[in-house]
Amino acid sequence: EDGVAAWLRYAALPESQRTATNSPAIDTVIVLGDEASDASSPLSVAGRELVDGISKILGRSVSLGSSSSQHTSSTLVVGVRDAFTLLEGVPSSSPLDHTDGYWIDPASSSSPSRIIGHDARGVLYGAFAYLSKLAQGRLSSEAWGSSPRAPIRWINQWDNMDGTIERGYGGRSLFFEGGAIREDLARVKEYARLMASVGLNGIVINNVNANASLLSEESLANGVKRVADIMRPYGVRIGLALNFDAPRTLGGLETSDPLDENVVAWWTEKTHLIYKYVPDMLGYTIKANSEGQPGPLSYGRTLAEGANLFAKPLSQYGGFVFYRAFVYDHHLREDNPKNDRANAAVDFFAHLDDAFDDNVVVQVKFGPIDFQVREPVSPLLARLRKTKAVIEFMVAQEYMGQQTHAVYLAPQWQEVLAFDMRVDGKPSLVRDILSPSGPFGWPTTGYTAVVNVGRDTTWLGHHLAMANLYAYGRLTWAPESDARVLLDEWTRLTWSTDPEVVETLGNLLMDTWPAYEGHSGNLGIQTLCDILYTHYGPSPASQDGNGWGQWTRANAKSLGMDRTVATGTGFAGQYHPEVASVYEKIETTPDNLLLWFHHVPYTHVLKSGKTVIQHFYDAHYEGAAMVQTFSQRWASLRGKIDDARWEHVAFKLAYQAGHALVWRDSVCRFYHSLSGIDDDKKRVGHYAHRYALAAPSPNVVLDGYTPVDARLPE
Ligand code: BDP
Repeated sequence: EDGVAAWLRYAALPESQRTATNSPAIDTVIVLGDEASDASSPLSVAGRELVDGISKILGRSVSLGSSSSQHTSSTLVVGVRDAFTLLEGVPSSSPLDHTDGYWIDPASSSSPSRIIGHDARGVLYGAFAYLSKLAQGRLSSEAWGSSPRAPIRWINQWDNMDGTIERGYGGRSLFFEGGAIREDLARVKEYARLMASVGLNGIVINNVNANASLLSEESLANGVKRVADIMRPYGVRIGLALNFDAPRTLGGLETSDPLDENVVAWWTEKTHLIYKYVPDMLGYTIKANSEGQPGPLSYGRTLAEGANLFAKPLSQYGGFVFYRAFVYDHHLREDNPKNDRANAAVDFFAHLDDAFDDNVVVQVKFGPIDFQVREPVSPLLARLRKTKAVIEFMVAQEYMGQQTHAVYLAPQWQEVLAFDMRVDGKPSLVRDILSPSGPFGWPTTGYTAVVNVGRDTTWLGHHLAMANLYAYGRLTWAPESDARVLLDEWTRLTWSTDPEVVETLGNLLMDTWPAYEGHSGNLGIQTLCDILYTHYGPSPASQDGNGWGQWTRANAKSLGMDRTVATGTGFAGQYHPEVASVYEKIETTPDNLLLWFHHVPYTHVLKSGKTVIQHFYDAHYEGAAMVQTFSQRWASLRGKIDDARWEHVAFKLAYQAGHALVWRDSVCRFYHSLSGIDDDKKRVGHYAHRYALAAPSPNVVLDGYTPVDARLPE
């Protein structure tokens, strides 16, 4: 196996795991309604997927029946709720009352099985839910249903038109090559299928650092339209990232000022053109005044004036502007103790709450900086009330080992989503804020994530990274889900239903984020990778002394950012009072965010009783030691899963084991020499068991190494 089928392999369910209830004797799938025969309708996709899936999982022949076929206990009847004459057995208030919802009623001995959708997309989601349970051997005779908590369940791809992907680690773009949309879009269709199977319904196909030439009529007519047409049957709509400066660079205007009437006319006309080719375009994502990109502030206009420029022409088509809150100056001056990049989002956006048009949605990264291994939740998510927001996660592991490391991120997202922002002193979990039924009642809210799959058969560059995409999709649908439960589902579908595989891989992957945090940046100091560009590998020295504002303010005696209101940058005060007061004081700040909020001596004693510096040493050794166990645990799965994927992962885990040691030693050595404080356990700087593998040159003096003859026997 090469990974392309991901969690939709539909592997045959082992005989030993089949029971009368989990493998019903379906031989015919009947799709109700006229649209069923229209290949571009989610209804017909659902029908085909069910026939294919059931026959592969149960190894029996299944066919598509016509609507006049007889309904028996071996038929599965599928359709939108209005297509059923009787909705017998469906509770009076059910997920079927909500957009995208479904209800599934597995067969009894006398009646057919049913998959009922609120709408055509709901039917497709129901079909995938049914197949997922069937493939896991977990279908029961009990009826169940579900509908999503949030309407916006999106992906951002950072694909460039030349075929590269910014921060992409899974090969070249599925969408672009050589400045245009690719001829062969077969993988785009597979991507839409994977997305639909976990409930995702939208995708922005190009980089937020956008190339304006995507908007030429040629590119829209012959490229963008084809992508939209291929993804639509899977209930996936597309959006585009726009370059704010396109009126100047593409349109030849003198300015891109959002209040200039020629600029307004240019975007209005562009919007008409875009909708001519993609009438159900979801809308636009805008990155402006960020990392050197121009934006409304460049013209002395507000961010709201910038966003509304796009919102107006979009409103007649029901489209949205996703305006990114990632606005900050990357030439920040470090010598001013009040300067803090973390403050930027609230500083730039909170006072504009009344100024955005109705169809603007502010897109907020989950933490105030940038997808670090540990960050507090962005306070902006609780500071907009009238203006809607979506949260932005990152499935691509930009700061988390870039898919050379296995790091399961859902536990981090789960913590973010369960965080209580205490808006007006009332319970306000992030996952509730991101739902229409939440405290702000935003009708259009939800999720997006930077995913960056590529043409590799692994999609993301590492088979195990696909657990993140799976869990992300499932969390957008049901954000209260448990990361481990989602992981086990993914394992059964992707690897094997063998309980030993599920247990071993589940335990392994649950250890990955804590291990990565252990050997990278601890106590909220941030990831400590190279900050200037690559964002890969340890580089604690690169954190300070640059304009990017991801500072640690480490010196010989102390470290951490003082973000308190009393003596620091004031960031802690951006939260609602109950949360702000927790972070304002060292005593109440949780250890894992101590250095995010406070500047303390290396000798400061944590709640755990350890000093900060000893915690660094211990966490790094423990984290790296944990990573050493991964290969061995993976080895125990040899033969229980296919060899090709086993070997691919084994190779990656061996690399990860080595790189974890590089991380450990580089971070520990850095703080050891900066602080001059020795490790209680005499590991850092004391390398009794190190061996030199090559004869040193006469100019090198080995200190603390034992030379050995490392030549291989003849
Ligand atoms: C940073 C990435 C950069 C992106 C930027 C963004 O390093 O490549 O362009 O985020 O989100 O994390 O716009």
